[in-house]
Amino acid sequence: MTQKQTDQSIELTRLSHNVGAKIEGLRLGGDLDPDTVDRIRTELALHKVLIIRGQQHLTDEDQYAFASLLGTPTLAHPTVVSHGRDNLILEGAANAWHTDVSFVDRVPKISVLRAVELPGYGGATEWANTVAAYERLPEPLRDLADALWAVHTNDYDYASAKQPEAPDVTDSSGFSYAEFTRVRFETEHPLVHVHPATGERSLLLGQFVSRISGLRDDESRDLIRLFQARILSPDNTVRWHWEEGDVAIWDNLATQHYGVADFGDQRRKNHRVTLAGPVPTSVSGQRSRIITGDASAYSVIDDSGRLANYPGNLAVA
Ligand SMILES: O=C(O)CCC(=O)C(=O)O
Ligand SMILES: [Fe+2]
Repeated sequence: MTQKQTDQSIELTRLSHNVGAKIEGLRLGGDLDPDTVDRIRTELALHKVLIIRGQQHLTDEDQYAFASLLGTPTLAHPTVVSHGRDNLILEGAANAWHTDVSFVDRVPKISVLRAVELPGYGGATEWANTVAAYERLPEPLRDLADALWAVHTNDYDYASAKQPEAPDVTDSSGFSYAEFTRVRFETEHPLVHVHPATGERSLLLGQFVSRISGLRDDESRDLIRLFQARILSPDNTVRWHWEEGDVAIWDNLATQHYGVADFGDQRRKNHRVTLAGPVPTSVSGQRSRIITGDASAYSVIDDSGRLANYPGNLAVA
């Protein structure tokens, strides 16, 4: 019944110069042949975000089986257990710029998100390329970024959740603050890490950052704002308006993303499978450091190295 894919059938169209491509003519599932899986890996390394159209046939199990061809799935979430064990069920929109689960030491390398229920209007997702943002920095800022470290935590400034009269509000993706923070994680990551698959340097920031190590609070905030503004430059982002059957795959070590909460009180539901990633490494070869929390039950560490056929690596190989 299943039909094997060859990568000849893939039709890829870039969505912008700096980030994103859409792919047609592919049928995702756990039975994709290794050449096609390799092609997906390579295109993901190049474009950072892939939108695969026409996947109406996928069940949660198929999505999980497909994702497993690209790596080792994590549990749905380190702390949120009420929204699925394998596929994370996201209702609403994650409307803050972030890299998924950057508060643990082992940052997931890839997320695979499937549109399950779409609103009649609104509800796009945006992505920003954190490699391109780094590469476009003027040299003095690159040098500064290379030397900085930042603390990421799940107990971040959670949408006014810390008001004493509302200790367990839910955020716009439907997670309760109490559950999200039931185990506290705090990790110190380099502001610039070396991407294990491509060797590219990438800025690692986003919603879960609480401070830059060694600086005063005001200095920390100013620098976070400066680098985050570079990442979020419209030239460096892409916005995707979901259609039924769309699956998005993003390189979580080279992007941030944002779910646009502009669909009023309509329902919007996505299912996500996340793949284990490495403990990030700084440009001088130092690895991220745990301050609080053990994420070993959430995810293995996937330290797999360079992509053999990544075009950007040809000069290095
Ligand atoms: O709501 C969205 O579009 C983004 C969801 C998200 O952040 C995620 O699936 O990791
Ligand atoms: Fe996310």
